Amino acid sequence: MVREEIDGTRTDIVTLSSFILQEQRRYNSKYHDQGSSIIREASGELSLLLNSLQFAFKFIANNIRKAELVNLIGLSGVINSTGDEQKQLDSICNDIFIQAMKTNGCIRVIVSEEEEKEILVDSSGSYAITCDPIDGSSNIDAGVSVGTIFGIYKIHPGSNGSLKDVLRSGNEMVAAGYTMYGASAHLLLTTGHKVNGFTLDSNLGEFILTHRNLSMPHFKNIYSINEGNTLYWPPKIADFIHSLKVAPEGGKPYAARYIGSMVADVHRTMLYGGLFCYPCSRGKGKLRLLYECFPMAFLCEQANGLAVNDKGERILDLTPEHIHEQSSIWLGSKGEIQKYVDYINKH
Ligand code: FBP
Repeated sequence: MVREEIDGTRTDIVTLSSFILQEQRRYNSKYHDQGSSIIREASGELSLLLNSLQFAFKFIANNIRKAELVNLIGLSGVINSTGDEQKQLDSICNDIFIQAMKTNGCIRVIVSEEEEKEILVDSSGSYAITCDPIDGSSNIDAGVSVGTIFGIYKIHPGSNGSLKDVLRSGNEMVAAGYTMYGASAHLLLTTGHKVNGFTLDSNLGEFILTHRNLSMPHFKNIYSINEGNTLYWPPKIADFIHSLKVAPEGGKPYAARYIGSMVADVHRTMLYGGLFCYPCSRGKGKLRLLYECFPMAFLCEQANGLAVNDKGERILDLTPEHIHEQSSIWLGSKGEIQKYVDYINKH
């Protein structure tokens, strides 16, 4: 008799490595089944890239877990591309990520929050990657969950890797995700076919599939925003947020939940539903389009959610003019974000 469980550990587990290869095979069989004369076999390059990403996440998770013990806490003394004080872990995890991307042979262009300019890689790769190596790093010394966010583009045919391969709309991404380093490390990934979640089993050293085809509830009365900025918002936005605090007849007001680390606030929203938002303050957005808003919007839509900016425009339809461009963002359950869009269109 085959045991489905040994000492509480399921035996029918799917690792990220095998999931990636199954996705590649599913991609290939799709064309065979359609009897398509043009056989567009996947080259395996995206699978190789995703596997080198998972190595980077494990390496980063390990450094974050031991940070306090080996004095990796505190500032590095550098101010990064968007004026944030860089933490030691920002710089270390940035190096880990960039080295992993430079050595996998799949990447031509890297954009990182911690790098002023794009990095052009001398390789024969077909992809470009954008990343926030440690999102939420202002919380890291307090042991609050932080994460790595990434977005992947296929470079333009004939390109040797340039800015043009990343200054594109979010619709052109071929994959995106994040890994949240919290109680355990959680990776959410999409390649444009739904969203799947994996949990790192640090004993096995494997990411295990734990959330297959993740889908957000259509409505959920949870909102997540830094209300400390209320006086800097346009009145319409302040009024909308206020309206969430008014309990409907016989009902309850929305619950406020804000960690101050986008990955952690979005992860909760992806699992429970509700809305996460960072509107413009004094007319200026904070979160970066290429490596924060776009990947989160892609995941959110693939999980049946919606992602728009303050004006109600779809985040993925936007095109940045420079690599650290900032934007407002409202993302979460489709019904909740639609409520916001209807409100601003009506008022
Ligand atoms: P970085 O840490 O990568 O710069 O990210 C910005 C961020 O920390 C987000 O994770 C978070 O959602 C937001 O800023 C918090 O901003 P605030 O402290 O203004 O609420």
